[in-house]
Order: sequence, then structure tokens, then C-alpha cells
Amino acid sequence: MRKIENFIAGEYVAAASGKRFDKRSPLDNRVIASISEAGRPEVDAAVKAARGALNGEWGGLSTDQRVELLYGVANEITRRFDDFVEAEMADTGQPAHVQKHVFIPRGAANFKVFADVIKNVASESFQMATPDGRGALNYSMRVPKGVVGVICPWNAPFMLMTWKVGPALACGNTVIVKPSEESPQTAALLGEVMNAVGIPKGVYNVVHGFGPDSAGEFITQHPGVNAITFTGETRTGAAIMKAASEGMRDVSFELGGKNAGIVFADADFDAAVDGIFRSAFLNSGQVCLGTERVYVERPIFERFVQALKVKAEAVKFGRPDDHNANYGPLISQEHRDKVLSYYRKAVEEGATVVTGGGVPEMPGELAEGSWVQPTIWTGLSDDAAVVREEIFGPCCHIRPFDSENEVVALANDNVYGLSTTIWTNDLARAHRMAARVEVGITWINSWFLRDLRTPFGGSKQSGIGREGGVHSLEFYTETRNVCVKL
Ligand code: NAD
Ligand code: 6OH
Repeated sequence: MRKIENFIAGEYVAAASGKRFDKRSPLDNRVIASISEAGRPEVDAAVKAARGALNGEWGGLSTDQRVELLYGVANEITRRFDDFVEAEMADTGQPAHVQKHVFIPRGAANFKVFADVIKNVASESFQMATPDGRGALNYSMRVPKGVVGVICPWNAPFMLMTWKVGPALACGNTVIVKPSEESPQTAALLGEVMNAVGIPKGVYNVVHGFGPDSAGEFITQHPGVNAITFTGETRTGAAIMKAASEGMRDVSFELGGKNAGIVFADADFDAAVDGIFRSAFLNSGQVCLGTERVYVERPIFERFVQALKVKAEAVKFGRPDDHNANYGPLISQEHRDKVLSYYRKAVEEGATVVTGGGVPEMPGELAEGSWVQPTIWTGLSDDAAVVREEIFGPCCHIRPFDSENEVVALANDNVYGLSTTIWTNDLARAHRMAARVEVGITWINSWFLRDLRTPFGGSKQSGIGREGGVHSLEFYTETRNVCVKL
């Protein structure tokens, strides 16, 4: 069993209270780590260290020097690739191939890409006339916000955490990261990388714990934290926003979703089935961009449902490193219970269960894990809870539609607006749809294809602000104008 401590001012430290909590494996519910739970004293110490670094060596570095250090971080993550893969697999139970090909490489890229962005960003300048005829020069500079609180979820822990830490550090901030209580390991490991590369102490801090009345809330309440970036549930975002209003701290939020997948009859059928299969079931459905509502044009509806069913029934459950397996469990028993409650609710609400709806039979100790079957429903009304609320599990409801206008109305009839994936070979229709569906991110004939320079974030209750490329700079810096009388 691993012991995981907080990482403050470059040192791994246990909380003074001695409080610890357990992390259990999603595979078999065994305790795999004991984690020190930070209290207010540790959050105070982390803020102090972060402030000290800003006022010290880190704050004095040039952009080029910071960029070189961040390239170093990316390289060191790549050098320790297997350690990150192993830690993330242990926390999430998700297959090795997803960690190796998507999540951990993205962690390294998040440092490299934002180092490149900050290196290449220009600033504005204006010459102005003055009464004495000599004029003045205005120029703007980007300065860091200061100490940034980074509060993270468990579904793609390392990718989503570095997606914030990378740009925050590139912009010259210091951070206090609060990983999810369900996925503490990769954030802890990144401390070793920071020290190995020579990132000054106090730039990257990690405090472990929970949300309310624990490390998460203590960060949001701390007057020394200048801005808060958060990925997680919408109602947690609301609580954080309230806390951030004290002291007028800025927030950036990536929140929940109930994303629509839309398939037109003219789409490449096999590509659409593959795409919707991924969007509904990747990472056991625990992806904010996932599609839990699928709308399929009526002429291909039955055929589509059958084709998706075949794929859903072909998944092979097993351990992340089992080469014969390709499908993992949910993050925890608590989350499994929530997902299964929706599986029951779907039946109560009158769904036809096309496939799944329960728990797979697992051998031996795996029987104790948080496994659930990929599940497909049809036949629910548009106001069913299962069609409206985010479940965050491997499931989707499929409904037929007859026209573009109808499907736009169906897709938009939701409080969330994170992303959508639209499958069609009609180019004009694709662009019309992209303009009408109320989301932050639209994929056409693809899903989760990510260029880190592009704006990422949600509309409606799916978020506030955009991150990615120069959009991240908007959040992680203040723009200061300097006026020089000539
Ligand atoms: P969550 O909101 O329960 O927890 C996220 C983090 O917030 C955790 O670290 C938690 O400890 C902390 N937290 C909880 N209450 C807090 C409080 N009052 N103050 C401060 N911190 C608090 O979310 P989760 O269950 O970890 O993640 C799943 C959710 O995240 C889903 O809703 C999913 O859609 C969303 N998500 C969104 C995106 C996106 O980019 N939009 C990406 C991934 C996940
Ligand atoms: C949510 O589960 C996935 C979010 C993905 C990103 O934030 C990203 O940058 O690709």
C-alpha cells in the first residue's frame, strides 16, 4: 500500500492533524493507498510557499527561462511515463492503452504546448499624441494572476490537472492543486518531476482531501488564493463560485454535460457507429464530453441501435494490464451506486433496455470491483430524468428524429451545453448545425479530437470561460497597461 503525502514547498509532508484517508481500487475495492488529509494549516503553508515563490526566484525568471523549465517538465514526464501510467491505472482502473495513448501523453503535451503559446504571444502597443507634442507610448504586458487554486476531478486526473497547471505555470503563476480524493497519485508524482527538473520550491503544491470542510473548500476560502480553476460537477462549481465572490477572485469552470450525439442518415454509417460508441463508452462513460443522449435520423434508427448494441456487448472487462481486456470499472462503489440508480430509474421511466442495465459477472476478487455494463436504452420521453441529467456512466439513450429543426430543438432542450458530435456527409448541413447547437465544442464526423490551441469550455451550465491556447492566457494572466511619456 502506498503512502501519499501533501507536497508543499518542494517537500512531501503529512498533515499536522495526522488525519489520513484510504483510496480503494476500483478493480476489487482493496485499499491501495493511505493519503494525508490536508487541513487549514497545510493549505496556509501551501499558500505561503506559493506566494514566496512568486515573490522570489520564480517571479524573477524571464519567459524564456520558464519555458525551458516547462519543456523540462514535459520531458521528465515522458521519461517517467511508465510510473505515471501505472499510478493512473491504479487510481482509475482504466485500460493501459487509454492511459498510454491518450491521457498520459496529453499530460506532457500540456506543459510543452502552453510553453510554446506563451513564447509566441504578442502584446499590443499604441502611440498617442500629447499636448507638448512629444507623445507617449502605451504597451500592455501580461502578468500572472498570482496564486491559483486548481481543483480537479477523478475521471482523467492527470490530463485534466495538467491542462490547468501547464498554462498556469507558463504564465508565471504558482499553484495549489487539490486532486480528487479518488485519484491522488499522479498529482503527487508530479511533485517528484518538479523537483527533478529544478522548478523552484513553492511553485507547484499539492494538498489532498475532500471538498466541503476539507482541503477543497479551504483553498476556495483562502484570501491568499487569487484565482480558482475548477473541473467537476456543476453544483460544486456553484459552491466554489460563492466562495470566490469573497475577495472578488476570478474563476474558470469546466462543469458537467449531457451532450447530444446526432447522426444523420447520410453519414458514413460505420464511422458514426464507431464514433458514437467511443463518445458514449470511452473511459467507462466517465468523460465530460461523452454523449448520453443520441439522436439518430429515423431511416437508419433501428440499424444504428443494433450496430451499437453489438459493439457494446463485445467489450471485455478486466484489469488495465490484461491484454485480453479492453474495458474498465467505474471509479468507485459510490459512483457505481449512483450509475446503477439511473439504470433502475430508466426502467421505472419506461425505457426499453437494448443492452446492459446491470453488473457483469466478474471472477474472484474482481467481483468486489465497481463494474457496470455498457447500457443502451430507447423509448424514453424527452423529459425523463435519464435523458436530462448527467449520469457519467457507460450509457446512452437513443431516440429517432425526422428533421434538422427537430433535432436542433431536442439537442438544445437541456441546461447543459458542453459539446456535441454530429455525423453527416452533407457539408452545408454540418455547418448549419454547428451554428445552431448551443455548446462550447462541436465535433463534425469526429469526437474528442483535440488541438490544444483551440478554445475549450462549455455554454450554459457546462462552464464559465474558455481554456486552451491563447484563451488560457486570458484566465491565467492579468493584462497591465504601461503608459510612457516620451
Ligand atoms: P466533483 O465536483 O464532485 O469534484 C471535483 C473536485 O472538487 C474534487 O477534487 C472535489 O474534492 C472538489 N470539491 C467538491 N466539493 C467542493 C467544494 N465545496 N469546494 C471545493 N472543492 C470541492 O466532480 P467529480 O465527481 O470529481 O467529477 C465528475 C464531474 O466532473 C462530472 O460532472 C463531469 O461532467 C465533470 N467534468 C467536467 C469536465 C469539463 O471539462 N467540463 C471534465 C471532466 C469532468
Ligand atoms: C472530460 O472528461 C474531458 C475533458 C477534456 C479536456 O479538458 C481536454 O482538454 O481534452
